[in-house]
Amino acid sequence: MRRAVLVIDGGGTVLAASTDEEPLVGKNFAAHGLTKELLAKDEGTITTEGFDGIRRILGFVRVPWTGARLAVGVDESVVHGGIDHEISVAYVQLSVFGALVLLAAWFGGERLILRPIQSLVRTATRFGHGDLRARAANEPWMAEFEPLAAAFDDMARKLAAREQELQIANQHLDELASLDGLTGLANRRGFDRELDRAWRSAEELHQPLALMMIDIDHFKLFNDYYGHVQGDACLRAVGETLSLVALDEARIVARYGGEEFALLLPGLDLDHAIALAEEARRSIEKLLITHADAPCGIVTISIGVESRIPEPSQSAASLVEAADHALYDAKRRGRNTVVAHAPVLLSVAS
Ligand code: GH3
Ligand code: MG
Ligand code: MG
Repeated sequence: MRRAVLVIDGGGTVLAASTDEEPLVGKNFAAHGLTKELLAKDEGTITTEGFDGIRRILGFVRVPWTGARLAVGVDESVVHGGIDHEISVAYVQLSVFGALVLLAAWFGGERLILRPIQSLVRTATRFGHGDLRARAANEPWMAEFEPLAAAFDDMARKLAAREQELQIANQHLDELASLDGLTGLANRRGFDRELDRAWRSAEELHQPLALMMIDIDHFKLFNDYYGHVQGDACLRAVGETLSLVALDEARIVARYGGEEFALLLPGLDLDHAIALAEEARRSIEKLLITHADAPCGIVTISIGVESRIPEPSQSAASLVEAADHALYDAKRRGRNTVVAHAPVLLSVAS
């Protein structure tokens, strides 16, 4: 590095100079820009062209008690060259360091953050798709994620318990919605569901499915005469008796509507169904519930019966229609009667 030392007096004459610039000693540079800048202040740093034409960075001070200035300069190009080199090296080092940091963040991020998050998302997705046993604890976790996985599992456990409670409550509600409040028998909704089930099963097994449609005779008159409360009690008594006649759990007794009941009999052919219907009719008769306005003085029922092995071309509704039609015929023929395959009359009360 080229250094220069220079002493000038207050008039701009060079009093002393470093070896390189010795020929300048004694010469006056009063008009030179360097001289003007040096004399303008008592001390400072300037970057300017020297008396020899080389640009330097100079530090200078006033020599105490004189107007002279002592200046020390370093070649600007040498200084800048050195700095540029150092900066380049620093940049390269910084780049390498930065790349290493990025690489570490990439690998570390993948292992420490991405994988646990993906694993958590996988578990949450399984849970969301209905796998209520999906738990984060079954996956390997980094220590930092363990509290998160534990919190997830805690939430999953609570949700699963809640889901189970809801299922039970729904089931209960569904059962309630399928029951008739007055008689405790299946209501129309419950009957329709059971009918569908029984129809499909009979079709698969190629077995008969029988149905009785039952209606209380002159029930409006009963209500009018005895009142609604007595009417309800009569409906309950008829329902209970029909349940006793049905006996088997596979046989569904339902309150089809109003004072109409239905008895679904899987596996019963028409003859057996008619025999059971006759038993039901007699059982109600035997209850001897007084009905002052009825021709025979007691509560009686009319029954329409149908039994068939389901064909693919038929629907369950056709079974109801046929039994209903037979019931209508039983009413037409005088009530307290069982009719099957309308309009053939099978039995009339004596
Ligand atoms: P039919 O012999 O032709 O069947 O005559 P019916 O009087 O029994 O038939 P109708 O359909 O005219 O009357 C049915 C009556 O059933 C009318 C209604 O007052 C009564 N009823 C329907 N649901 C209930 C109920 O939940 N409680 C009571 N007490 N009566 C009911
Ligand atoms: Mg009736
Ligand atoms: Mg009716």
